[in-house]
Amino acid sequence: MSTIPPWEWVVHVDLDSFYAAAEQLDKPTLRGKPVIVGGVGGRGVVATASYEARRYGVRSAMSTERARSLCPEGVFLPPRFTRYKQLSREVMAVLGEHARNLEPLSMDEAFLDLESGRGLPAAEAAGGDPVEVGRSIRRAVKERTGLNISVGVGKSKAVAKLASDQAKPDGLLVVLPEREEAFLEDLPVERLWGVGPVSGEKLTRVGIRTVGELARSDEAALVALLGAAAGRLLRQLANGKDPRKVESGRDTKSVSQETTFEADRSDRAGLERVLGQQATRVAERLQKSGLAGRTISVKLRYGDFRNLSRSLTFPGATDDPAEIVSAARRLLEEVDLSPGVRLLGVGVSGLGEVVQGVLPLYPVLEIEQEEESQEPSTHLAPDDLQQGVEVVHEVYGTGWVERVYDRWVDVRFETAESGPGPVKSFDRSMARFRARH
Ligand code: DCP
Ligand code: MG
Repeated sequence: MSTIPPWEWVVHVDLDSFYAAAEQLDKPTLRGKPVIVGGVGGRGVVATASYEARRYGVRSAMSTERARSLCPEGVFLPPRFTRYKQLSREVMAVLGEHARNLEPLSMDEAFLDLESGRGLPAAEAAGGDPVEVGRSIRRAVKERTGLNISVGVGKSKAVAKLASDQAKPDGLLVVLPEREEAFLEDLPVERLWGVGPVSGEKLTRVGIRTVGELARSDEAALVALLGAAAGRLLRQLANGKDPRKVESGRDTKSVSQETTFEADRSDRAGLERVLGQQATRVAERLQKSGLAGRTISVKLRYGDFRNLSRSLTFPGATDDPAEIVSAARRLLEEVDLSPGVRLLGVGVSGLGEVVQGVLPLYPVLEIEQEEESQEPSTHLAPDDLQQGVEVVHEVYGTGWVERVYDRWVDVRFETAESGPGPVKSFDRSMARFRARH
């Protein structure tokens, strides 16, 4: 039995090497192997690497070219956002059973306010004990998705986030208030949530390397170095004082604007103008409410009521009309308007307050696509058979493209449920495969 007081805790969870773990889940042959997910083309960037690949020094945001030279035996795969989104939804559902107040930061990461879990069966079964809740979340995520999630618990968001980072991979760490100072003391200052590479470097230049040193530094000097908002906030965080509450953003999830046309339209220039006006209005509304968002989406309904949405996630939150307009335009560029558009709209989600001077967490853009309507399954063209793509064969069932060379394609027939499976080679131009997702 633990003697830790229940309920008043902040929990931070983060899936381990998310995209790579999802690939290893669906492709059992890759389990235990170095897997790198990202842009596989000439100028591609690594989105993430499995822990096996990290041993070779491969990291997020590194060029794929460099990753290939560090880890030639690695398996390089393009991302499958639709699948990651589906897994993310399952994980968020588990989290929602442990707390009502849940703040997702990205597809694989969230804060939970344990207090808000009172009355929920899973949280009550754990008695609100942070160790038991952490175990319960980890067990349920593993059972329901097959993924490993690391959990950190503390009295504040900053400490909870540092704790989950420290617990990685596949761990749980609860930082008790009396152990907080010792826990923070020697951590490198870049690990603190909100310290990006630039602030990190500035701090190092003035001799502040650890969170402990930051905590004892002179506030006026820090403000001069990093600006008022960031300087004060970071010093507070280093002292274990985090004013930020877990905010589910339940009240406002997104700000959007849409228009239904009287007759279907396919005039690109005209639709672009409409989109520009909508995006500007959305930006104005964000600014009025003091909000900013990371994800810009364009939504479309064709004359035959097929829906389509495209979204793009920025490294940091924005409320800038020019940025929102240009992102929306970029998304529309890739959309076929010829069937005739009945409804067009722009939305901004992933909302939060703008924190000035604090650098974005992710240096890389994620582009996601979602086709909402069910399209009849058709055969994949030879060019669609790229490495990592999931395919279904009439006779052999579900598998994934392991290798493409000359006229040939090697498909490994296995799924998360089947365990490791055999590989078969096909002539690309003759093979008949359907897409899985
Ligand atoms: N991601 C990305 N580009 C980055 C960083 C991350 O596309 N520069 C994507 C891929 C990651 C996912 O976001 O799988 C989650 O990011 P994390 O920072 O949580 O990294 P991982 O989950 O991959 O690894 P871990 O959390 O174990 O360190
Ligand atoms: Mg993660």
